[in-house]
Amino acid sequence: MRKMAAAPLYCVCRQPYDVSRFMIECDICKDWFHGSCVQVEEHQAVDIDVYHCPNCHVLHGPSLMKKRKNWHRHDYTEPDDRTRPVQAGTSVFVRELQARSFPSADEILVRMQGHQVTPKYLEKHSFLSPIMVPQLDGLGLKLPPPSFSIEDVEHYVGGDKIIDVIDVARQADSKIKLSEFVKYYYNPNRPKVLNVISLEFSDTKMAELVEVPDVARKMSWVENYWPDDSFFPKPFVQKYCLMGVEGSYTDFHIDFGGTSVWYHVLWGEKIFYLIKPTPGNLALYEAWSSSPNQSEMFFGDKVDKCYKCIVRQGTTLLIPTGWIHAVLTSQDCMAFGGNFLHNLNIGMQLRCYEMERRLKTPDLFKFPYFEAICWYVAKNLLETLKELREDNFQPPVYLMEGVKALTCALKSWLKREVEYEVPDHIKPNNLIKELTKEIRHQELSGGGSCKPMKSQGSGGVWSVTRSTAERGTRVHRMARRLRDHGASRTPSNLDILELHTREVLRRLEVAPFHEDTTLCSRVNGKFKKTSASSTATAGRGLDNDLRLVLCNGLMLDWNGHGIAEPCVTPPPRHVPYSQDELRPLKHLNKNCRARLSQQIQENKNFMDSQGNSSEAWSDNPQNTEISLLPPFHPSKRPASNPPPISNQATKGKRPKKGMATAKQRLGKILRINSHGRFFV
Ligand SMILES: O=C(O)CCC(=O)C(=O)O
Ligand SMILES: [Fe+2]
Ligand SMILES: [Zn+2]
Ligand SMILES: [Zn+2]
Repeated sequence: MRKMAAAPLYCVCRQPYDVSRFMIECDICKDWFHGSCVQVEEHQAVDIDVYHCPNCHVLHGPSLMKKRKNWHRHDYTEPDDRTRPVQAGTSVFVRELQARSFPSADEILVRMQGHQVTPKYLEKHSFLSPIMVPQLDGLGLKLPPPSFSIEDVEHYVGGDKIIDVIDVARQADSKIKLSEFVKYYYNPNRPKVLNVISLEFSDTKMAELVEVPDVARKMSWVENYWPDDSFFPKPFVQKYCLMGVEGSYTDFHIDFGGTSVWYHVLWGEKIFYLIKPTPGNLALYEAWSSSPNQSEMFFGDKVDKCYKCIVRQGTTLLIPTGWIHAVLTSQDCMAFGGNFLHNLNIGMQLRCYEMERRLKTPDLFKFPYFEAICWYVAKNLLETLKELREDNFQPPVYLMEGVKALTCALKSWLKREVEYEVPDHIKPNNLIKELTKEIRHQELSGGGSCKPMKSQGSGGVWSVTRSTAERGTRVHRMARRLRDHGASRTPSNLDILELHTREVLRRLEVAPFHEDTTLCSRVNGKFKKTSASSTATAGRGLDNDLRLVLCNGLMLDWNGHGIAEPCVTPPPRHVPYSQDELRPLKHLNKNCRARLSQQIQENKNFMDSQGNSSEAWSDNPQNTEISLLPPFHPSKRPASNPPPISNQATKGKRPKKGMATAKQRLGKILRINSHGRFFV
């Protein structure tokens, strides 16, 4: 047996490299140090120009800090020559945003009292506009009192919990101990603007203090359809605690998987900028999201109407599927929120999910096991449709439209050459066949021979239970309660919208778009996985990643101009690529080359902005194609620390909130690549 070489040791603690821990390199001795061992937080490292470790400090004095040269760029060391545009999140941006006027959300908001917001109401009236509930009563939302403080959060969640925090002026994400955030919060001279929006606390003591609004719980796919006996834990997206200081800004995004979301402001204030998910707006959003200079363009300016919605203390806001929104924290604020998928806008949810896939959104920002839950839902809805048919009841239009969209999506996922998530006990082709049969039956009967189905309220379609036996009784009980309700068969606009979206996108998109295989893969044993790429080799990652950059960055440009010629036609996915196969890059048209080098530059900037020198990895001009490789040093690690060990039990289950910027998507590429090189 070959003897393993001893792993190199680092830091004052002389430990081997641990990918989950943030490290910083000493510019004198060149050793690497854990941030936690030398009291440097990840978000602080970017402010250090020349780092001196505790040992070198003695002889060489303290570290040298970067000098601020501007207030409007993510990189505050760029010279302030006033030629470069203002970037989102900077203090100049926030000041300008506050001074602008917008159409009032009163034009689109539905104001309701808590007890009125029920599944039944939404089923009847649809859930297409944001709902504002000024008072807590009747929502079933339980919260700590408004005196609940940031310190109290620390008490219930634990100061050692590692949380994601956004450095707003850089729109960059890093990890920090909750206790450090609390210290920062109470510092009268906060050195920067930090925003916490991804603290999901279902597994902490704080969970007991919060009950989500009835309507969200009753409609939630996860609550209703995620099987109790699933090998995997339920996705945790129900309970987020948001803690942001005044001046925090989260740029335009759609919540992951097209989830609907509720927010309650416990104290302080947030301002939401809301944009309707019309097909045109969604197409514009997709183009903007894939633009490399997205942060320099205020998306609100690209659309017809961007509504301003002030959410004051004690107010709850419910945002439906697909609404594009940005959020300004206008006063120090604690808010609670939660996300849920549901039956009312299935088509739109799927459209948002497909958009995330096209945008190569990292898994960390996506709804966990979105496709798996769609299979679970499909199986349940099939039973519902069957039983309604047997009882001679006509399903509501929204449900039939949803089932059609779902069936279409499931079919397309099966056809795809990439991995897919089908829970073990589901026979996908069978399920699709049966769903198609039910849809056809509905279309043929035109609903004519059936009784229209009554809106079902809280015992309704979304709460069909998990076991078939139980489901039977539940549906029958429900059917007996049904009364004529006039669920008409007016044709839905979903297909028309879908066509329109495709058309708009087609007009924008010229370069062929190819899904990447490996990035979509999820490591789990429970789901069936079919993947042409399941035998991926370490070297192979490079090729895929490169291809992805091309697809991601080059798909569209913001001005609506696609790239004039197809850039690279990737070889078939199942063939591992060799270096030679990358040669087509040499024949890229000028636009493509320029764009590629722009992407590479973005990549480098990103590495640099994360405190990782990019020099080591792409200076050789002959290596343009392979310059996406990270350097061979442990600390030249990707964008942000992978989840800490303490989070491993739930890894992948708690999407980070907010949007993945183009840079974060590139960060993901680097992460995958680095795993390919180092850890596979
Ligand atoms: O409060 C914020 O900054 C962002 C809120 C939001 O939209 C989200 O968490 O998805
Ligand atoms: Fe959001
Ligand atoms: Zn250490
Ligand atoms: Zn040193």
